[in-house]
Amino acid sequence: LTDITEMSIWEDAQRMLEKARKDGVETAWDRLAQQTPHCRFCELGTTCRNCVMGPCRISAKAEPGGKLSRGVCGADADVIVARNFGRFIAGGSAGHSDHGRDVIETLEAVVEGHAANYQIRDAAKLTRIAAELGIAVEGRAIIDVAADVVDACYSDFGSRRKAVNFVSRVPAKRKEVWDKLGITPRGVDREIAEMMHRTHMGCDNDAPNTMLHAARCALSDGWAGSMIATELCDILFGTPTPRKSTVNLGVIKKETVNILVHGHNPVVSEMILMAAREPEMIALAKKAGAEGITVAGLCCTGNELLMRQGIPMAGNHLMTELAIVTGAVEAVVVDYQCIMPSLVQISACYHTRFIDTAAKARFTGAIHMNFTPENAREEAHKILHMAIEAFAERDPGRVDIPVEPVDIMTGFSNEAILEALGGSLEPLLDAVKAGTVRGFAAVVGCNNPKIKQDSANVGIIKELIKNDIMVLVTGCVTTAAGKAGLLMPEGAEMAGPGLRNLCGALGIPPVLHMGSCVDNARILQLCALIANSLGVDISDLPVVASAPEWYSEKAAAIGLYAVASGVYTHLGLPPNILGSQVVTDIALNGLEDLVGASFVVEPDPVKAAELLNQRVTSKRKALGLNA
Ligand code: NFS
Ligand code: SF4
Repeated sequence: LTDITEMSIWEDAQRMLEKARKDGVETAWDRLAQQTPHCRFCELGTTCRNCVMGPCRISAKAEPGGKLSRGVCGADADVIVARNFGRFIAGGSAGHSDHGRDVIETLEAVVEGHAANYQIRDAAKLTRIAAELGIAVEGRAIIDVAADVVDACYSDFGSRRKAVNFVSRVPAKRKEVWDKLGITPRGVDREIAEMMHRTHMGCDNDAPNTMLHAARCALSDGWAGSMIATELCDILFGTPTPRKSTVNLGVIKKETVNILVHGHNPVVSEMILMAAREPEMIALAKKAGAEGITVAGLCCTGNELLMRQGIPMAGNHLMTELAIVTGAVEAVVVDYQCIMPSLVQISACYHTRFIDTAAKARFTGAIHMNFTPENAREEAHKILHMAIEAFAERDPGRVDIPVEPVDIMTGFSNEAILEALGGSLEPLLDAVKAGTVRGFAAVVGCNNPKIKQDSANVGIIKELIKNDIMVLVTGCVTTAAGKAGLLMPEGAEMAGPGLRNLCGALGIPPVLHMGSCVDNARILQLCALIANSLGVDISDLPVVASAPEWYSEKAAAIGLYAVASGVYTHLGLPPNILGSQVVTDIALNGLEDLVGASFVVEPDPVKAAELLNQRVTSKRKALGLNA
């Protein structure tokens, strides 16, 4: 992999890859080349390091019962692959859910009165959620209601419930499926801890059984950890409404102090933005010779601020290194998840301050600021000062901002969608029944340097909308869709006739941005709303999902909770499970019988879109609709 035009479809990426070479900066693509070929055993999932009788590896060529067919303890490839996959899912669920817990802690700090800079911005949503959770709201002070919501959310993490709260949102038929299989999620921490237990040597030595618990663990992420993160962030920072913004490296401005927020939890990035908008800070930036301050987003915390505050989006996962290579970034402020440790080294090649903010996610060589709900504002101010100071050190001779930004529309929360439809889903359901919109596809997830950046993300979306399938995006796919012009109403020109007309009538894009990766919970909820209003299961809907360029444990957890919730899900590359026929069969086929949906793996975006399209068609037919 040495040809830059094969690394990314984007001009901004390609230009920065060239500059990186010139500037002597190593990127993920360079390191991927060094790591290739990867360890074959690990790729197949047939290595085990769960105890020190090992590590063990199962040869792909081993005959059943033959040499190297079992680890020292006797575990075979199926057991080892299932255990590894189970832990992979537990890791992803833990990431989203611990993020959710941090948001609960912030709301708790507001309730207890020691987080002066945070507040309940959407009291109506708080009341609505409280009522959903069975908390009395009538005649009570909002802060008391919030206290009870905090308690209810914390209890979703524990061991004392039979089901997490938001299972109340799940269609009855789906609940029956889960109950029958014993996979109704009970508590986030419980399912994760149980997965660690099951995968200890000598516990769950039946691959299908481990896979079922993996599903339960993922469901606790989707219907609790992530859902709590989304709902409480809306309460704290406002429920997103449609707004305009811009995307690509062109949002980084030559004339301004540029701060990139990266990571996932808006509890940090909202404060940075708030500080950056203060007149005193802007005045300070001007005194330093800048025209102002730009706060731009990377990855999911960027999505959070884009959805709620309309900040511009600098890039997705594989743009994070390249954004710094512009030479015009004064500070990168990170919290946790998906932050390549290489950013510390790249920042050091320029004048960029790399600042970490979470005690649980520190980066050797970074400036550490210990952000808490209590001190957030002061810390944000200090960071702004650092960035403004850094501006003086910027070397204009090393600045290259390669492109002009592209316009996007964002802010499509379920609340916003319902409002745009006049308060009820009916108009949308009518469009689905008539076949104007044939179905929905959630295209989500990451970048992975193994795939030409955003080629599959954009390729699949374009094919889907051509077939009148409305696309919902979150996470790093958002940036890809935005750069391709798909997040603007004009993007509907690339859609099929039905979708094009509908978008024209409503003034919306054919691809709706619904938020960050935890906001996939919004899509789950939308599926449940649609299924409930039709009196069917989620698996009956013409709804599909795809993670074309996924890389992370979190993305795998999302994929699995989507499937376990009844959504057929495409992956652009397989997880490391192919060393077990049993596990692979369950993922690609067996789950269909168990939960009414399965995974499909297909690297080619056109072929993948066709598979998703066929699924939509078959679900439409089963509902008695025209194909
Ligand atoms: Ni999702 Fe967000 Fe991006 Fe992938 Fe990472 S930022 S939580 S995991 S890379 S979409
Ligand atoms: Fe080997 Fe079994 Fe130990 Fe894994 S648990 S390292 S397969 S002995």
